[in-house]
Amino acid sequence: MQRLETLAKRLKEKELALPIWVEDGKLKVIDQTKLPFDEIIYSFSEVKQLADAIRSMMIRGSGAIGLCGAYGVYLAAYQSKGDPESIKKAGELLKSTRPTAVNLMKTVDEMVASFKGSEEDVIAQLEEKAVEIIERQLQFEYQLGENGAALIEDGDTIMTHCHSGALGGAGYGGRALSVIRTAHEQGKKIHVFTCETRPYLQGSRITAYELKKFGIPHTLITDNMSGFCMSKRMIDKVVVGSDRVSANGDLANKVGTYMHALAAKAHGVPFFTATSSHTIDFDTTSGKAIEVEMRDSSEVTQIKGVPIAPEGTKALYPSFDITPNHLITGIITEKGVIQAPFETNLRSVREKVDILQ
Ligand code: RUB
Repeated sequence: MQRLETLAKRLKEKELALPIWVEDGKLKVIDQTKLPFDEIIYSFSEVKQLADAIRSMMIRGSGAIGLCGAYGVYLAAYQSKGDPESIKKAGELLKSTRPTAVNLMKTVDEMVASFKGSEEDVIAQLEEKAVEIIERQLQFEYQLGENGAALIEDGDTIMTHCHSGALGGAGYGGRALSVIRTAHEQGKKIHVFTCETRPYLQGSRITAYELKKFGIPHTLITDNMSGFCMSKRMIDKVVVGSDRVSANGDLANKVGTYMHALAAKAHGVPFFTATSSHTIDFDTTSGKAIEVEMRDSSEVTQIKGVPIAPEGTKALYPSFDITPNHLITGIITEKGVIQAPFETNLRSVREKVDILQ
């Protein structure tokens, strides 16, 4: 585990906020369900614990759960002393946790496909691969941040939804907050409207927490206020993350994103998704084919275990929604900002970049 531990030390020295890391020979995860009030860190020694943490949203955000794929497959190799069957089984378990964010599936597949040779070598090979994936994702964040920040003007108010930030990614700013953080670090005077994001409140709990840490001025709104704010010209741009982008540019993101995109279109507010090439799923032709995770209705009828509806009330919780490509102004990636026609332009970017294959 030495290489992963050294990597974590180096990244923490840069004051990055890591959602998952190795320390003292153990896998560590910060419990995002308890933020911003408690910063509780758990140590895991088994892949099953990590899978449970993904399911329970202790660790979440498409980038962060992508990293769980890398750490989890490595952990399986370490625990099983490099047994290929155990590694593959662990990969399947991790992939079964949440269906929508494609990074998790891709990262697990990349890890599992990368090892060959004797069982002893397998552990070292997978540790090296995990380090490569973590560093690559971090580089994506810096680069897509630069590319997206070029779209942000001094004085802009930017609205974001859910939490597409450091703890949902590799530690700099994930996707949307990489764009926002870079613009802020460039000295642009920006303001962020963060949507609360019912029912898990990632926007009020985690995005506001990170914006405060980064020193970026922000205002919390509830999800249903975005139309009002846009109608009053209080928002200049929308930048959200992405759990999956299909080959035609349709976007799967936290439920509520579609509603914001419709309001943005109606009010002429540019709507961007910040993502990485790793999140573009060329095997999915359109958003209609993306599986949207349905979560337990109790997550809507209760907040932290406290009922907010009469007993027995039926509730629905699609965790994501699909924003069709015609509502999207641009897809910000580490390779540049991709605009319509998305199908053609995404394909031409793919031809030039290995990671998109
Ligand atoms: C993931 C999530 C949102 C982000 C995606 O959902 O946080 O969809 O906007 O952003 P969950 P990113 O909280 O259910 O895991 O692209 O940075 O992952």
